[in-house]
Amino acid sequence: MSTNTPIRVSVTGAAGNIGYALLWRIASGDCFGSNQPVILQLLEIPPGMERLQGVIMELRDSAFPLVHDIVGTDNPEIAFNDADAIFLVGSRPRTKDMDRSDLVAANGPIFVGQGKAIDTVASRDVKVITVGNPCNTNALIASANAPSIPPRQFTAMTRLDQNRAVGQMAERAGVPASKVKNVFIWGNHANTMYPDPRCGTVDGQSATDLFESDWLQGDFLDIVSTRGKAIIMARGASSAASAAAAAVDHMRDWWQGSNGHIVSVAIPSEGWYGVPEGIVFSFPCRCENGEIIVVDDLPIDTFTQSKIDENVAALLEEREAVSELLGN
Ligand code: NAX
Repeated sequence: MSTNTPIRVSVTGAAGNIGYALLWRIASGDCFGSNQPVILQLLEIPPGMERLQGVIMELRDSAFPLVHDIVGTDNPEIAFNDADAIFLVGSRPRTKDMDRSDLVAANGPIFVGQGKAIDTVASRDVKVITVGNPCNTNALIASANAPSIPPRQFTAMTRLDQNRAVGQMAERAGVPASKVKNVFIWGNHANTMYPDPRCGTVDGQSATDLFESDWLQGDFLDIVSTRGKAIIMARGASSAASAAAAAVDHMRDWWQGSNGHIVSVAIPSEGWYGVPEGIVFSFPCRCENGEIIVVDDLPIDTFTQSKIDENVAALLEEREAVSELLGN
């Protein structure tokens, strides 16, 4: 997929914690390929502009051969102009005193204006990943406000949850993470999400044969689903470097392909597995030729169905809470 014409990559919240880890991975070629030059178009809000100038100084000081230009702005229409790929990171992270509804109320409106700007100025083929939380519903808001761009070009990130699941399995089995394949996430990037082990393999062996179901449905599920909170408690700040790594994995696979592996992408449902159309839901997917293809024929057992239902209910509730931001 690499060409020598630079692509335009937008990152919002570029002076934040995730941005600081993400930009260096994009600039070094980890996401779009080691031959693919990039023009970085970085968005911040006015109070973040001075920090953004510092980040841009450091990016220039890193002398990345693939970085052909860097634009820093507080205007979304400049940041998203002709963008080929957009990382929507900028928003307020959840703090210890906030619950999920506070987060929806604080961050939802950001994605109205950004969706409209994407609709107006981005490349018609743009690929959008939403990281800022609540990321599934923020992706829905952005997509609803960008009616001229097909909804399946708006995704949200559950790859960090997948990577957390992979990390737990690798640690328990005593193998490197690269040996764990095809574990994926259903649903919402929230503690209802479900890491499905049934297609998973560990060094070629079935994950459901290797691990006891008590662990898979007990500690494993608890650790993965509450990992974000555990990181906040331990670091005093939300996950940043691991979130950036997951955003790179998500966009890299979308851009360059997932080599036949199943990966987690939250994408507007087209009714797969009975999930209501429109809500942005994490499904098992393969990425090929720049497209995301939902693996829509996995058998669903009672436990998995109950987890899908729980996530559908949560996402319908979130959609209802932001209905006035959806432009209809
Ligand atoms: P930071 O507070 O460090 O950075 C956010 C940056 O966004 C700040 O520099 C701020 O000025 C900027 N910003 C705020 N509103 C903006 C807007 N309207 N336009 C452009 N920039 C804006 O947060 P950080 O740790 O980087 O986290 C960013 C977001 O990622 C949060 O919403 C956080 O909850 C979310 N996360 C999502 C994860 C996921 O798996 N989907 C995991 C990690 C993280 O929790």
